[in-house]
Amino acid sequence: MSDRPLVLIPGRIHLRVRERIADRFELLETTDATAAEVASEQLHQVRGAAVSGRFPAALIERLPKLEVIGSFGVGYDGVDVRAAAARGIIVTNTPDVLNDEVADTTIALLLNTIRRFHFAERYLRDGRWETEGAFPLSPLSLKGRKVGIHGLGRIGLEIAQRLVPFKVDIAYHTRRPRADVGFAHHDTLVGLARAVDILISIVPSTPETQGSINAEVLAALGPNGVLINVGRGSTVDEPALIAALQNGTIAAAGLDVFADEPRVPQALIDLPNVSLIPHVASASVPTRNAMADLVVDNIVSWFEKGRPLTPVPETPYPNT
Ligand code: A2R
Repeated sequence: MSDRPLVLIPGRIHLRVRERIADRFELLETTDATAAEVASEQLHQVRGAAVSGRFPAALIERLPKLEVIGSFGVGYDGVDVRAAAARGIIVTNTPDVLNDEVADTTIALLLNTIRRFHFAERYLRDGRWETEGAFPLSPLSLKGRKVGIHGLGRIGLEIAQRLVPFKVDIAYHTRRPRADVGFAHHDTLVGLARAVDILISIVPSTPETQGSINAEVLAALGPNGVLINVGRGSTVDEPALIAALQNGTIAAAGLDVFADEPRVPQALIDLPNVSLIPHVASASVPTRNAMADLVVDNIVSWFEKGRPLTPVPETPYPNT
């Protein structure tokens, strides 16, 4: 057996992660996070892992020598970090390298939602411009709007900074106000929703944020309101959102993330006042390559230098 550490990849991952892991380490691949097809003796040799998606406690339990889990993406809610932390296993994510891409996508999704360019393009492609005349005016506009950002972290701040030249008022809700920004802070999400007419959500999926954009928040956003979600689908009470969009409680929504991906409720797809994209906020080749490199660089740094590059807060390094 080689003295190179054995690294597990449970399920699908960006090809560059797979290639770079195979170059540096012994690679063990399984079809999914159950690793059901692999004998325990082999799992007992696993010292590292790279994952895009789920890494449950049941898998961690089967890996007694596991030291590090490199998770693809900035959100790592698929990894059971509590189980990892209890065993002293470091979990890393891929922060910062995707901030610009996600913020750019957010602005595009916001404008698309408000001005309905996806429907306008379909109108042109269907030949209707020539036969029926100009595309109908969009009832909504970004002009004179108040924008609230739910989550002003690494990505939220990039979104806010991109919005400044659009001449909109900007406010935000986080648990703790940031000392380094001049935007108005709101202590509660419903308070922020009441104060603005566009709400952009870019918070992680946690028990606290689960379903936090609920019927009350949507009602507070109001009939001219627009919801943009580029964080996690679990943050939104999806049935409440569908009802709010159907009955005019809010005006429109732009969604990159959904409660049960890749399944998107038909009721959402059928609505005329939504722009829906399939979780692609960071999905350009350059940005996904940078994310893939950071997954691998974390694992390499762990085994070569004894320290991770970007550990998540729940498994800090050094652990003091
Ligand atoms: O609450 P704070 O002060 O920790 O601010 C964080 C905020 N946040 C929340 N805001 C309100 N209620 C909560 N329960 C809550 N939990 C967290 O979300 C902070 O302003 C922001 C998270 O920022 P970062 O940790 O820098 O994350 P980043 O890189 O901006 O990505 C955000 C999320 C990822 O976790 C993925 O789920 C998604 O975007 O792609």
